[in-house]
Amino acid sequence: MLEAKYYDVYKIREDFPILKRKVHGKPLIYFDNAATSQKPQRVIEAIYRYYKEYNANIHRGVHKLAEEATEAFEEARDKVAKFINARYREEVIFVRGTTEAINLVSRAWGDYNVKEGEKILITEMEHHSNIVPWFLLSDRKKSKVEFVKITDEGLLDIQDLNEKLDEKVKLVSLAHSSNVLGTINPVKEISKLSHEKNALFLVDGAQSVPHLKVDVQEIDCDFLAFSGHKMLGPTGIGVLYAKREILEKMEPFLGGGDMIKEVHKWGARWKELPWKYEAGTSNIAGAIGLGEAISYLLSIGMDKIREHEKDITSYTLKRMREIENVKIYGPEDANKKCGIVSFNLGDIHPHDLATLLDEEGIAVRAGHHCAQPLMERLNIPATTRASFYLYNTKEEVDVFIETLKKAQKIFLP
Ligand code: C6P
Repeated sequence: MLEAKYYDVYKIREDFPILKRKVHGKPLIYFDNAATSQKPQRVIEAIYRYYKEYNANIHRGVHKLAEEATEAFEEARDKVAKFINARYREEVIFVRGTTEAINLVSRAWGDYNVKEGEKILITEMEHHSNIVPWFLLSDRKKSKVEFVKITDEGLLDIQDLNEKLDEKVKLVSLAHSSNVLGTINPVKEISKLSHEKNALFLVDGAQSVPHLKVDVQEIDCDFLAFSGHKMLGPTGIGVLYAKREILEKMEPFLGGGDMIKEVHKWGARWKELPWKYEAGTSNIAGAIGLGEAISYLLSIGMDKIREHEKDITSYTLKRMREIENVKIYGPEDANKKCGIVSFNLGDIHPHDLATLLDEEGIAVRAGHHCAQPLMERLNIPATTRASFYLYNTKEEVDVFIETLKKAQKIFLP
């Protein structure tokens, strides 16, 4: 057994029922955490309990079940607010996920604040969810989208950012951590640079919030978007954080039930924050599950999770250097990245490699990872990606490395 330095990873694994599964007769090795994470028993039970014991709609009923459901839903909001260190609970808006959060900003803020010829500054390492909403905005407003370059090491080119950050930029929007390269971007520094030019700053936290301590007040970001399903919570729930003064000025995104104070034939008035942005029946079970996931993460400690993942990542990078013909994309220093290793092995197609890994019970992702402009920058169609979380072990990495060596013998004799 290889030493796990920061906590008893084998004990943690016991909390995740799926990790006992076999795939093609082999123990499951789940290295597709950047796509979605597995769920601990506690989260599964919290969702089950809601449906079994107090399923009801929220904010509407006066009956006991409705009261209990409303309380649990709003308690989840408090947990999220504390987790990201928001100043006010009203700054936490429940949405379906990162994608919806960014679309909300593009519509409810962008449509009213970005004019023809003005710019949204993103980067070459963005996920499509932080590209396409800005293209749609530019179709509506005749605004522009500009991409900050990345260096050959896969880091953000800060000099290029400085050059492109002119008075036409209304918003700088970027991934805290790239879902392909793993690169952790210096968000505190970029926040300052953006504000100096009177631009707002949006952080796509899909790949950082689950793995690092993210403090919105410390970063001083105007918006933060993230997804529950990548941080041990269920799918269909995510968060848009935004500074209260910005949310107060913005218009609603969707209209309907629960977001209104009153509706008449002459028009309507909106509820106060945060409900102004939560039209329709929310994903109540999802929010409760996310709240439980946060409690679980905090019971281990985000600092320890980060250290464990750094350890696994640097061990993987070290062992991958044993293999000839491996090309790794992104920084090869675990301090500069989250637990994501994207690579190609000779000219083996990533889908063939992922299929071979699957036969050994190893789940990875192969493809463009919803980051096609980055693939174009790297001049490749696709990569294979291994991504880690708090329950992964070095033994699993060893099996992964042996399988890569096997693939090399089969495909590159
Ligand atoms: N990336 C991956 O395998 P949603 O789908 O809304 O929960 O998250 C979108 C998203 C936004 N930004 C970043 C940086 C992301 O990594 C993702 C999701 C997954 O890389 C699924 S494509």
